[in-house]
Amino acid sequence: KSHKPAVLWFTGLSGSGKSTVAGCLEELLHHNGVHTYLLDGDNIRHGLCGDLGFSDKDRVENIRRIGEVAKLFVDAGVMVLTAFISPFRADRQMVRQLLEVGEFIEVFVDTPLDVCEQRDPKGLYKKARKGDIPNFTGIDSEYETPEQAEVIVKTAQLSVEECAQQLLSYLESEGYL
Ligand code: GGZ
Repeated sequence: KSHKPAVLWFTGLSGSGKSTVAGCLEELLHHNGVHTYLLDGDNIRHGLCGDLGFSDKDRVENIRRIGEVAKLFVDAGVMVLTAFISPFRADRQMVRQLLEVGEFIEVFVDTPLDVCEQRDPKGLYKKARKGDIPNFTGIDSEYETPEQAEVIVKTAQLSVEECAQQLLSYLESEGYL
């Protein structure tokens, strides 16, 4: 079964559910016979971007490199899912411009800060509040809310499976699958 390759660019706060929803969507796509690749902190921040930290400058470079890699995968016909905070509007816009029209699907994982902070799966918000992690997104580093996201998923209101299904339905209705 053929599909139109694109990048599903998940953006949202730490703990918003980007990787979890992307992972669930990946499974649904596999069931539909779609070849996918998930780019996230585990396979990017330790390798390709292992030299980068969390200053504004390093985040810009992180997103630029991820955008370029995502483009290569799309050129190879793969459906790419990326799960990075990508806090700056200009950087997300830069990746959008890098790709052809319709190849960049911005997915805003719109989970309120207080919910992310309550979840705090890795205890990072607690550390950031104590001042142990400087430049933490949502605490003392900015997150610029998307203004033109193709899809908005609300993990505080829907289950992971429902959010993934919402995205699958988007891909079907927009002719990607
Ligand atoms: C934000 C940080 C920071 C700071 C370490 N600010 O919940 P996590 O742990 O697994 O996801 C966060 C991840 C963010 O990396 P990204 O590559 O997605 O960021 S960006 O797109 O802004 O370049 C968090 C952890 O790294 N982390 N320090 N200061 N998140």
